[in-house]
Amino acid sequence: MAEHPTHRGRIRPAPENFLSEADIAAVKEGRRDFLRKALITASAAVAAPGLARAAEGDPNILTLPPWTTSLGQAVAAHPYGLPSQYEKGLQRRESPGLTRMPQVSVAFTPLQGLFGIITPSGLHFERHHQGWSDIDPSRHRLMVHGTDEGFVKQPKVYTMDDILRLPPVSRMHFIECGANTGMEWGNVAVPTVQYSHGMLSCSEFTGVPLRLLLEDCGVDWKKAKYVLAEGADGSSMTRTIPIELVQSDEVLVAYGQNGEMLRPENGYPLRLVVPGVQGVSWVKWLRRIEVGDQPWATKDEAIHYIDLMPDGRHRQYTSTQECKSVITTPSGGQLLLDKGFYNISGLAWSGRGKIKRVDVSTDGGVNWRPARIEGPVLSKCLTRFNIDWAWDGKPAVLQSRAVDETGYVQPAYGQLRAVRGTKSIYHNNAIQSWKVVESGEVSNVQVL
Ligand SMILES: Nc1nc2c(c(=O)[nH]1)N[C@H]1C(S)=C(S)[C@@H](COP(=O)(O)O)O[C@H]1N2
Ligand SMILES: [Mo]
Repeated sequence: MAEHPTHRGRIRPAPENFLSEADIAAVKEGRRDFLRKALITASAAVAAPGLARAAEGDPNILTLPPWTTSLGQAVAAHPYGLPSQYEKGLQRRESPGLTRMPQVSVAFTPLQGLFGIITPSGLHFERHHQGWSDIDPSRHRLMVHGTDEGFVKQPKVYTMDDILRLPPVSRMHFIECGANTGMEWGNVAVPTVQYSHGMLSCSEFTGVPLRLLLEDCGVDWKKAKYVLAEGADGSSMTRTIPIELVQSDEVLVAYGQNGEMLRPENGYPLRLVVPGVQGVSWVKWLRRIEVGDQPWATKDEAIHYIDLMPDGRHRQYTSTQECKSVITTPSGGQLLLDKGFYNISGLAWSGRGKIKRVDVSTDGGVNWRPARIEGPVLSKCLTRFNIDWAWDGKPAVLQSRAVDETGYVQPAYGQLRAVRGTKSIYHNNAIQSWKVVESGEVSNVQVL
């Protein structure tokens, strides 16, 4: 795998404490008092507002930087705001060599650099089976109909204007591709959390419950057992959704993502949101909903997204994403600059509801401590956890283990493989381990 230098993320205690390469070299050469000095300088800057450390020369001399002594930029210099130029390393990335065509590929979310639970829309992972298009919303249509006449009284074709008139709801949910962490089934395959867990994002979605549209078409709830969702891209993406999920009001026909319209890569102008269910069912560029009474066994559910079990049989229609968690920092490819205090931070989620608890181990699963769960804790949504850690400079193995409100406990690799074998691609929710060695380097390892 080609190396991405920007993946060597440092541990970033706070945004104002970013270290230059020279600073890191100083620490590595053993000038270990560097961090302490930097902190003293930082607190001096806080004590005397407006003063900051000189960029060059004697670090103890404080001078006024140009941003204090000059006029800043005009408002609306960027009519649509952009991240700081110093944040360029934080990007969605494709795993080199994973697929032959960039249209039929994945770009992973840089989980190692994110805070809280919401994924900025520009960093939401992307998975396309046939590329993406920026669809003209005035030409987009959603058809709702039945397999035969009995299922809905009045089949309808909706324009975007029709859908935007209906009463909306907004809900925060994670979306995880069923293939997330799939490369790790057999052994360690990728260096960073971006590639091991980055087919995972979380947004506030706004849209209309699918139940409302079905009722508008006069659905017969007694006959309806399943719906089929179809996308408008060339992949003929079609998935069967059980009607109970629709009746529970959780399935949304969504147009909004984090307060604005969906991004084209994520299904603009319309996508299905199926909370707790694997990403493939969240059909993008949604153009058709069919109501029927049996699963359709489409290519995306009969031969793809199936699990090869140890007895040689295939499991189909696995849809719920089981409880899972991962430490996002410190994580693979990062470097601990010195002994001492670190905040271990990570994400936990469950397709079955809320996260109840997350335990963290720093010794490869021998001892566990409960992490602090940060609010809000929402159903089928990412949950942030944090825990204090004083690194003594010795080798360590960091792990997190989540428990959801059903009492389900995230399994170790040994436990998962005892049931599922090693031949799967999808639905790997095993405990992730990050090994820390004396030099401070963090890497991906597997602990059974
Ligand atoms: N129409 C359509 N919908 C689709 C796909 C697709 O290729 N075409 N990919 C699916 C898969 S496999 C996943 S994991 C999610 C990814 O959503 P995202 O690209 O918004 O992250 O969309 C799903 N919906
Ligand atoms: Mo997926």
